[in-house]
Parts: sequence; C-alpha cells; structure tokens
Amino acid sequence: MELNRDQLLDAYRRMRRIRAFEEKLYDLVTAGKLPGFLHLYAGEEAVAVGVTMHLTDRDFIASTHRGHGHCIAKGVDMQRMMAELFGRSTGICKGKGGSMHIADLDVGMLGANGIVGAGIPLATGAALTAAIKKNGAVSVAFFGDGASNQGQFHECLNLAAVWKLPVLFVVENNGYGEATPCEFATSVTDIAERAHAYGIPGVIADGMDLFDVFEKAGEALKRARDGEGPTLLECKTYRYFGHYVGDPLTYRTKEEAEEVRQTRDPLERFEQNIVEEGGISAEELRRIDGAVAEEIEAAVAYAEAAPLPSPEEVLTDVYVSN
Ligand SMILES: Cc1ncc(C[n+]2csc(CCOP(=O)(O)OP(=O)(O)O)c2C)c(N)n1
Ligand SMILES: [Mg+2]
Repeated sequence: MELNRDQLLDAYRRMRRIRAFEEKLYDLVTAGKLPGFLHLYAGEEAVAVGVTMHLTDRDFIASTHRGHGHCIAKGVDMQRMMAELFGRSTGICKGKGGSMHIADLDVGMLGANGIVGAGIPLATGAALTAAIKKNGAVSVAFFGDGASNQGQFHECLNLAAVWKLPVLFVVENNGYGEATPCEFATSVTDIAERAHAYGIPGVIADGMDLFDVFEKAGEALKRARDGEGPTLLECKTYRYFGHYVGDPLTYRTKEEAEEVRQTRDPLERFEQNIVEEGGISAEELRRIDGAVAEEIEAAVAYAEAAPLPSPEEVLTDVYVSN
C-alpha cells in the first residue's frame, strides 16, 4: 500500500498537530493556566493517524480517556477542542465535557470516554448500524492494553465476530495501565493473540511506525468493508508523558522513556524515511511545523478569548437535571 506525496505530507501534518497540541497542553497545565485532568497522547501519534487515514467522515471512531490524538486525527476542529479544554461555551461540547468527553458526530467521532473500555461497545454498535443500513461505513474502537482486560472487550469481540461486523478493534499497547505494567495484569504478551479465541484475525503492528500501522489497518478495514468481519490490531506503542499530567512516574525509569524517544519516535522515524525515500525536503517539514505551531497558538487565543458558559445553561444538554 503506497502513500503518495500528498498523503505523506498529510500524515506528517496530522502527527505534528497531535504532538504540538499535547506539548502545549502540558505547558499550560503545569503553568496553572489550564484546569482539568489530562491524559496526553504524545508518542502514540502514528496509531491514530495511520488508522484514521483510511476513514472518511461517514466512518465512526470511539476513543478513550487519552482521546485528543484520536480527535485531531479524525478531523475535529482544534480551536473548538481547545475551547472545550478551557471550559468555554464555544467548545465542542459547549465547555461542559472537557478532555475526556470530546465528541463530534459531524466527523464521526463518537467520543472520548472516561470509562475504560466503554468505547468498544459504542464502536461495535456503530458497526452494527452500518451493517443494518448497508451503507458501507466502518467503525474503529481505540483502547488501551488495560481496557483489553475488561469484560466488554471480550463480549464485543465475540458478538462482532458472530455478526461479522465492519469494525476494527485497535488496542494501543503502551506498556502500562496507569502505574501497572502490562505484564503484571495481562495474561498474554501479545494482546493480538486474544483474537484467536473469537475466531478473528489478530495482527501486531509497530505503533511507532506510521507505515506499518497504515498498512495493517488498511488490510483490516478492507476486510471489514468487504463484509469479512472484525480484526484485532495490536499497536505496540509508548506514551511519553505520565498517565496524567502530574503523574510522578515512579513506576518507570527516565532512561526507559528517553531511549524510546531517541530510538523509536514516530515523527522522527517518519521524517527520516520520507526525506530519504519520499522526495520530501526537511525544509518542507519545518514549514509544516511552523504552520502547526501557529494553529496551536491561534487555538489557545481563540479559547482564552471565548466566554464561559452562563450559569443558566448548567441544566441544559444533560440527561438528568434534578
Ligand atoms: C471502568 C474503569 N476502571 C478504572 C478506571 C480508572 N482508570 C483510568 S485510565 C486507567 C488505565 C487504563 O489503561 P489502558 O487501557 O492501558 O490505557 P492507557 O491509559 O495506557 O492509554 C484506569 C484504570 C476507569 N476510568 N474506568
Ligand atoms: Mg496502556
């Protein structure tokens, strides 16, 4: 599966947007300028981008507590995301959701999710809808290694396999669930192996390599669109920041994180590849970096200038109001 020049630049831009967005949030939170409890996606960019490059707005994704990268990759507006994080009324959910509840149905983003594993049934349900409507859409559930120990993961894989639903289950194995190393809590080394229990393909991708994720997600989504059913795609990846901003990171060494950054960084590896083999110059990429930095600054300015929701709105857009 070859990527043309426009696709290569687009993939780089999307990964750079995610990285820059998350680094900006880290700075804002640590400077006390942004409230909330944030889980950053930096390090895992190749997974969200490599998968969503195969999707259109008609296709759905469901995300996690670590959802900003999925949102950006799927095309959610960064200014309105930033306003949401700042709790402003122009935010994507009118400032009432915050980091873990960003959703935008217009671009097929079913939502970040504060409940570990809860995006999996949402994506499975969206795939059931697509199958009933026969509209050719697919859905993708992104979730972590920790979530793959949840009952709903197993229930959904089974049902999606039985009904041959057009869904891709993407497990982002970043080695930890909060402070718990994967091997401490998970019965298998390769989570992809769990697919075989449900009679569906289980595939492993290098989640730090855009090309590998793109290719393997493409094959799985083709199967899904062709009516051949679901796939479990395990992307081996790493999160650069802690579980949340403020995590003291006592459970892993600085050296471990530094080594991954030095040797496996998804943006650096991608850049090296496309400069050496894709006919793209480093200057072009620096121009993209500059443009993305301006987009992020504009998003922060937009958010800071936006009004807070008025107190009268506190009971609107909620299911239970008394
Ligand atoms: C049902 C449920 N159980 C526990 C939690 C607390 N919790 C939040 S994130 C997390 C770890 C999730 O790990 P993983 O699925 O590997 O995702 P990662 O944070 O590594 O991206 C836990 C236990 C929760 N939010 N929901
Ligand atoms: Mg994890």
